[in-house]
Amino acid sequence: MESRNPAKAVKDVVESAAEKVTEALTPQVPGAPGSAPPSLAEPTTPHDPLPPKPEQGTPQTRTPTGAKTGTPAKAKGQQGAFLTTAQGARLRDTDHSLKAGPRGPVLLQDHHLREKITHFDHERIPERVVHARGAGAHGIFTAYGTAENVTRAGFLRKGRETEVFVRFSTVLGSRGSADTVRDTRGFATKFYTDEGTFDLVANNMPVFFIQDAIKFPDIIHAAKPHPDREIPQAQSAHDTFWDFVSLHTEAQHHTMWNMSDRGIPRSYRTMEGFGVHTFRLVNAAGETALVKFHWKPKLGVHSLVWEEAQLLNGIDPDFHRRDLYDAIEAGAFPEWELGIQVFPDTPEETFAGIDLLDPTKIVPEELAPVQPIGKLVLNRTPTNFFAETEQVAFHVGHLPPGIDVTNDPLLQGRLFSYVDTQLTRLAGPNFPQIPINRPHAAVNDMLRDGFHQQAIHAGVAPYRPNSLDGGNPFPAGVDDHPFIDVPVQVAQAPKIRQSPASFDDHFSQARLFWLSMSPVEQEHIIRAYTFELGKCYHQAIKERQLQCLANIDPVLCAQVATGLGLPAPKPTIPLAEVEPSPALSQVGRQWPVDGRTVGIVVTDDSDLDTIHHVRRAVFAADMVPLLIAGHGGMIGDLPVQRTFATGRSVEFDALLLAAAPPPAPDALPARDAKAGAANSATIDPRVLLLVEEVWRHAKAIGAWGTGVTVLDQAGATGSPGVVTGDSGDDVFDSLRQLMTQHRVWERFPASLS
Ligand code: HDE
Repeated sequence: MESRNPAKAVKDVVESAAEKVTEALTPQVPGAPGSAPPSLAEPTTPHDPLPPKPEQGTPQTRTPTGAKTGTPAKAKGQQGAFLTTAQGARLRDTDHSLKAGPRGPVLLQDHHLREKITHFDHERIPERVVHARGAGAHGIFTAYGTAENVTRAGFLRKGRETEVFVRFSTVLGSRGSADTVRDTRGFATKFYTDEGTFDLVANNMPVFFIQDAIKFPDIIHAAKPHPDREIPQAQSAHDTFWDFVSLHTEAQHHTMWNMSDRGIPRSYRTMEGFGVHTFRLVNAAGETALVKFHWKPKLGVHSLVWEEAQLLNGIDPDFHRRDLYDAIEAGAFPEWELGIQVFPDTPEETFAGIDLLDPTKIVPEELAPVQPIGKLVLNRTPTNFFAETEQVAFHVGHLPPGIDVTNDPLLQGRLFSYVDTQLTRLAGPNFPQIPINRPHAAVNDMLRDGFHQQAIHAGVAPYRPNSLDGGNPFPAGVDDHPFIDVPVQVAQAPKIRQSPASFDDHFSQARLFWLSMSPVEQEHIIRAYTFELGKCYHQAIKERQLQCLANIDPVLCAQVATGLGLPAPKPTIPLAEVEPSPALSQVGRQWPVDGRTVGIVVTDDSDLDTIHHVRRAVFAADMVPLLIAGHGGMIGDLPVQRTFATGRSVEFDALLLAAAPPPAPDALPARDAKAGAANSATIDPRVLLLVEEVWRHAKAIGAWGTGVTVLDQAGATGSPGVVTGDSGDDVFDSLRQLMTQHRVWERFPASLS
C-alpha cells in the first residue's frame, strides 16, 4: 500500500480547496454552497475541515467574561481530519449501528449511536415568541463624533470603530415562514462596545401597535394564527388581528404603516430602522437630552409590490435572507447611517406638542431633523445560522454609559421581557456567555453558576462587601466611566393603572401618514386594507375597521368600503388638522443600485460578445446579472443561472431581452397561453409571462436585436420604463438609469390625485 505523509496530504487538500475558493469567486454570481466546488466522487483522503467561505465571519473569540483570546476563529468549529465522538475519540464507522450480528438487534452498548441520536433529538430550541424568522450579519459601526456633545458613550466618539451583529426579522411568522409577508420587520443591532454591549432593538417602523407593554400579549395573540386551526401563518389578514386593532384603536397608526409599502420591503438593505421609544442620553458634563434613533439606508427605502411579494412567498420564501447574504458575498456591503432626533429634556417630555413617551407617535423629520452620528457597514455573513443568528440574544437593557431609558411604558415592559424570554429560549441565565453574545468589555459581575456555565470563576467571595477576595470587584467611581442612572425627577402622583390623557389621540398621526403619501403609495394602502379586510370572515369586524378608517380619512375609507362592497361610515370624531411630512414618502428620488439583480434572456444564437459585455457592465454597476435561457448548463462559455422553468420575474429587479426565444422543449404553449401569455407559438410563453409580470410590477425593461419582438408581442413596446436600442451596452445604460428610481411608477398613472 502506498505510504503517505498525513501532514502533507492535509496541506495539499487544504491548499487545493483554497485555490478552488479563489476560482469559485471569479464567476462572481453569489450563492455557491460551501467554500469549494465538490468533486464528483466522494472524497476519501483525510484532511482538515474546509475553511469557511471568504465572506463568512464569526463572533470574535472572547472568553465568557469578555477578554480577547487570540484563538483563531476557526478553532470554534470542528477540528481535525477524522470523525470523532463528542469527546474526541476517533470513530471508524457512522453508517451502521452496533448489532448482535448483521441481522440481529441493536445493542444498548452502542454509545456512538446513542450519543448521535440523543444529540439530534435535542437540536431544536424554542423559537422566539415573536421575530422567530430572521437573518443576521456581522459588520462595523464607525462613529462620526457628532453625538459627542449629547452622550458620553465612548463608541460614539469620532472615528471609533465598533464590531456589530445585526439581526433582521419578521414579527409574526414561525422560524420557517416566508420572508416577504406583509409585516413589520425587526432591525436589532448589537454593538460590542468596550464599555459594555449596546443593543438597539429596533423595527423598520417608527411607531408601535400599543402604548403599554401590558398589551403586548394581547396584540401578539390577536396577530398570530388563530389558536384552533393555527392559520393563517405569518399574516395579519385575518379576523383576530382586525378584531383587536379596530377595538384597541391606539394600534391604528402602526396598522397604517403595515398596510403601506413599508410592510413589504424589497430588501433588508432598503429599510429604515427606528428605535421607536425616546431614549435619554447623558453627556460628559451630566447634561441630558431626549433622542429618537433612526437608521437610514444608503440605498433608499424601497418596497416590493404586493403581487410580487405574494409570488415570492412561494417562489423564493428566503428572498430577503438570500438578498442579504448574496449582497455581502458580492461585495455590495449594505450600509446605513445612524441618526438621532434630539429634543430638550424638559419635565413635560414633549416636543412640538407631541408626547415623547407615547410610542404610537412620531416626531416628523421636518420638525426635528435626523442628525447623522455614524455609519454601519455589514461585511460578513454568519458562518453558522444556529450559533449566531438563532442564539443571539438582544435586550433593550443592554446599555452602555451615556445611554439611558425613559419612562415610555412600552420600553419599561421591554426591560423586563428580553432577559425573561432568553431564560426559556436559551435554557438559563448564562446566555450572555454564548459566543455571539459575549461582551467585548471586561466582565466582573458576581453572577455565578447556573446551566451551561462557561466561565471558571476564581475566588471565594462573589459578594459585596468582601475582604476575602481583597474587596474585588469594586464599584466604579465617577471618573471610571460607570453607567449613569439619570436621576430623573418623578412627579408626585397616585399609584394608578392609567395612561396620560395625551395617549388618547389615536387617529391624528395615522392621518398625517396617509396625507404624506404620494398618490401611488396611497393606492397601495387602499389595496392593502381592502385585501386584508376582504380576507376577514365577519362583517362586523370589517365594518368596525371601516369606522376607524373614516376617522382617519374619508377618501381612504370610501375607497376601501367600495372594494369591500360596504357603505362608508361617517367619522365619529373631527378629522385632525395635520401638516403632511414629505420625509415619510419613499418615492420621487434617485438612489444607488448596488446589489440589484438583472435578468438577461438569451438563446444559443445570442451574440456572445455582447452578452459578455453587458454581463460585465452589470457587475461593474455593482449589480448581479442572471442569464435566463430555455435550457440549463451553458450558453457558449457562460453559465445559465435560470431556465424558463426555474426562473420567475419576481427574482429580478429589471429585465434585459437579448433574444426572442422560441418555445423550449418543456414549454406547454396551450396551457401557458391560457394563463395569460398571448401568441405563444413563436415565443416561449414563459418569456412572455416574464415580460408581462416585470411590466405589471413597474420594473425597467430593455431589449435589443430580436429581443425587441418580445416586447411587441407582450404589448409592452413604448410604455414608460421600456427601452430599446441597437447595442446591449446602450440599452443597459438606460436601464441602469431607470433603476435608480427603483420603479417606473409613471407606467400606471394614479387614479387618486
Ligand atoms: Fe420586542 N420582543 N417586545 N419589540 N422585539 C422580542 O425577545 C417585547 C417591541 C423587537 O432579532 C422578544 O429575544 C415586548 C418594540 C425585535 O432577536 C421578546 C414588547 C420593538 C425583536 C419581546 C415588545 C420591538 C424583538 C422575543 C412590548 C421595536 C427581535 C424574542 C412592550 C422598537 C430581536 C426575544 C432578535 C423580540 C418582547 C415591543 C423589537 C418576547 C414585551 C416596540 C427587533 O422578549
